[in-house]
Amino acid sequence: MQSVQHAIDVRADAYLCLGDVSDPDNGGVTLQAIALAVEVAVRLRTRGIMSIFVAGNHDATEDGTGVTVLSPLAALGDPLVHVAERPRLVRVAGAAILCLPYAAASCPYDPDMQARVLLANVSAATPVVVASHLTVLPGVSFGDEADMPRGRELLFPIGATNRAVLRLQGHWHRRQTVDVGSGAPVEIPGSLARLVHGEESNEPRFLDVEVGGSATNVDRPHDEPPGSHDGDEPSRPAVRRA
Ligand SMILES: [Mn+2]
Repeated sequence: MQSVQHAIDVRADAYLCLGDVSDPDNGGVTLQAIALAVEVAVRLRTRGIMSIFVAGNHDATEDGTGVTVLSPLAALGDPLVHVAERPRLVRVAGAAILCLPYAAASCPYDPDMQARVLLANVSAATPVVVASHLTVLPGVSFGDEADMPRGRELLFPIGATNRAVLRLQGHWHRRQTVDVGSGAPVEIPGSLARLVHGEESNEPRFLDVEVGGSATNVDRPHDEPPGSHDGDEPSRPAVRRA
């Protein structure tokens, strides 16, 4: 909730959750995670802040339904609460957020093609932010997410998202900036919590980013004090437009 309070304090335009809220098959723990996600979305929307949740590989079911742990949020039908279980574009404060979620085997998509299709109708003057939870990115440094594999390999579309002023990617637990050779580097906020003992050196954080025109500042990572977390929480950059 520290990230939520920060988004409220700085009057963010949008709050992004980059996925992996919970595995769907953990009984009460899954339901607790869903309740927390609903609480986050409702708290933000009462302050007029849009929330965008991108499904991760841990959120997806593989029973052929296409349902994810985030589906209850989508059912709110709230114009300030957006859930990406399929690739989609969300517009906020003059920017376009290209959401590229993980997709279950029963409802696959081509990230490269969908990125190109969705961005084809975005004017050149509109800043594009990518919010992704794909599972393959050349050059990334692995953390303990490697100990909890789930799902398929889906390649982050570098070429198709080159026009983006900011590329955000969930999934990996360690905060890092990955230079991908062209365009904006891929910013990985890392996880909000230490999820296993092996992550004791991992500093949980979220990002506060300002997006303005062609200039993007990724600034002020906010470390959360150790021991203040409980449960499996996702990476959530708060996005502000300058
Ligand atoms: Mn993941």
